[in-house]
Amino acid sequence: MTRQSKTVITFGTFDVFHIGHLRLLERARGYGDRLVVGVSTDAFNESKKGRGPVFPENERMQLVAALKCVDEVFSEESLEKKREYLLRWQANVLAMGDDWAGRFDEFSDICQVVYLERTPAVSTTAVIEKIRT
Ligand code: C2G
Repeated sequence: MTRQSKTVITFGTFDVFHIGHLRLLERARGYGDRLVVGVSTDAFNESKKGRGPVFPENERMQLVAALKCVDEVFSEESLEKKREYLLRWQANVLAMGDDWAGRFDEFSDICQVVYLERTPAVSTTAVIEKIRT
């Protein structure tokens, strides 16, 4: 009897990739045996954060796809499509940083929803500010 594979899915922009992103992805991967990552398109990031990303979506996807803990990447176009994405990838677990705590509980009818502690003191915005000064 082969053990059913367990797919974990997560989403993000992963702009100016930093240790907080990596730690989130590695911990998410630990909830199953396949990690699928929805990388926000430039347009979605604009609507989500009110600014375009520093790096374009193709580069952000390539960086995430290159990680040992990541098995698949795809373009995340909107929050409204999240249920569609969860079903398309047959996700067993949705893992997000806890800055999203509670925001995706509505999907607990089709997958386990877990919120992982954010890595303190690092964010893309802070990195940009550090470079600026
Ligand atoms: N993260 C973290 N620690 C940080 C910064 C980010 O754990 N210091 C996590 C976030 O909680 C998120 C993931 O890393 O789970 C990606 O962060 P962002 O690229 O900022 O993604 P976000 O804008 O939260 O997009 O559909 C949901 C959105 O696409 C999530």
